[in-house]
Parts: sequence; structure tokens; C-alpha cells
Amino acid sequence: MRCLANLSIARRRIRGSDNPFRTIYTLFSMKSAITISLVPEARGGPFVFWDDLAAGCRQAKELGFDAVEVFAPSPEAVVQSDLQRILPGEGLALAAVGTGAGWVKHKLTLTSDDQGTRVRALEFVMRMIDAGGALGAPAIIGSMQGRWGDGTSREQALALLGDAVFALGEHARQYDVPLIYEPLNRYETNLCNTVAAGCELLNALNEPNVVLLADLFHMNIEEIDIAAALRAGGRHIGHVHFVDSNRRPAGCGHLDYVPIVSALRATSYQGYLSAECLPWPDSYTAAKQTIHWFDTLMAR
Ligand code: LER
Ligand code: MN
Repeated sequence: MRCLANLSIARRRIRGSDNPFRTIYTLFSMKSAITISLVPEARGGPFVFWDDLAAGCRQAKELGFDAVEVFAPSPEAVVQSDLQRILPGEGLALAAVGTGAGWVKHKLTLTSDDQGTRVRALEFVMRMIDAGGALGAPAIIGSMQGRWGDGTSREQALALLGDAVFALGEHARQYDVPLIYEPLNRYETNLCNTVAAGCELLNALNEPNVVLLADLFHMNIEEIDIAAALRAGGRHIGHVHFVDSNRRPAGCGHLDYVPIVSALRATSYQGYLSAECLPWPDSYTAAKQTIHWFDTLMAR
């Protein structure tokens, strides 16, 4: 543990430099990422940078982030974006691509009672997996999971979700990336609200290529004890949305991050802490606050 903490401190010292040892340190510690939304319909949502991919990446790099997470309107928008050129130019990785635009723009869900809608939802996510996979990044299923109630029972919707998540995880294998599945709070889905419910879904699928996204905002609403839930989630946790209780940047709400980071270290988590939070009070300040909080926690 002490060794990991020392590595984090060393990594922090060389943040932002082109030192080749940076890569080595990064291999052994959690990594920072920040969200960029390119979806006008999602305005008001929890994304730090908006609209301008190149400017978002430039600021992410300047502040010392390791990666960006992109919320794009369509798979085509990812393919046609300049990411392939911008990311290596800035020395940034693509942490993940969101699929929620399928819901926000087209009202597609993987558990709709309408078969045509389900098929289109599956196609949308598959193409997003292709677009992200070509850049080495996994896709996230959050809002696209839908909910039970409008024509589907809980059992039917969970079975549909399990089948879709399994098929999409298998599809992602060809890119050597997992599929990321995100439990959401009760106001956004009634399928899986907790890490434990997410684990139950994955365990029933028999070793799928799927990991869980632990979004600290949703967890603050649903979990009894966030750190305990992360420890119990263990190897299933593959991505973290790094945000505070009120969806403001980390350090601007009432979450206690010390036990949260201890829990992630205890499970040898080496994935991203990705800032999916409101651009509060503005994008740049939110990004700066996030990286400051990330560095402070990693240096402990
Ligand atoms: C939605 O609340 C959320 O947390 C997103 O990550 C879902 O895609
Ligand atoms: Mn999230």
C-alpha cells in the first residue's frame, strides 16, 4: 500500500512532463479523466467541457489529465471527429465513450417493450463500441439500459438487459476492451441501482467481458456505505465517475473521499477516476478543482 502511495506521489511530481517514466508510474496507479460532451440536447447535464473537442482536450492536457471521456451524439460523430489526431498530439488517452445519446436524442433503450427500438438501441451501442474500440476505448451503457414498467415486467427487462449486455461485451472483445455497465440511481432506472445489483447481473452472465462503472453521485444516493460497496464490488469495478454528492466537482460536496480511495486501492483498482460532474462554477474551474482533488488524494 505504502509502495502504491509512493508511486502516486512520484507520478504527481512528473505530471505534465514528457518524461517516459510517466507511463511506467501510470501503469500502477489510478488515472485521471475528464468528460467532454458534444451533445447539445444534454446541456445542463454532468459534463465538464462542452462542444469543442480540440479545446477540451487542450485544456485537459494543460491541467495534467491522463485522458478524456467523450459523450458524442452518434458513433459517426466519434469516427468523423478529430480524436485520432488530437489524442496522440496532446498525449491523452480516450478513457471511454458514452452511449447515452441513443436515449437523449432517439429515445432508444435496450429494454424497451418494442422489439424494433431494442434492435436499434443494440445497433447504436454496437457502432459506438466499434467507434471507441478503434481508439482503444470502451463504451459505457448508462441511460441506454432503460427501465421496466412500460409494457415489460422487472424480470423481462432484467433478462433483456442481461442478454444485451452479454452480446455487447462479446462484441467489444475484438477491440480488447470491456463493455462498461453503469448502475444508476432510482430516479434514472429501476433496474440496477447499486454496485451489488450490478454484480448480480454480471455474475449471472458467466464471465462476460463487462465491468461496472461506479458513479459516486449515484452511489451517494443508493449505497449504505460507498467504500464498503466498492470493496465488495472488487474486481468487477472497471471505471469510476469521480464526482461529489451534489454532482459538483470532487471536493465541492459532502463525500468523504479518503475511505473511497482506500477501498479502491484495497481492490487494486488501476482504472480511471473520470470527472463526470457539472461544469460548476464553470468548466475550467471544475476541471482545475477535479485535478487538484485527484492529486491530493493520490498523494496521500
Ligand atoms: C447518468 O446519470 C450518468 O451517470 C451517465 O454516466 C450515464 O451514461
Ligand atoms: Mn455516470
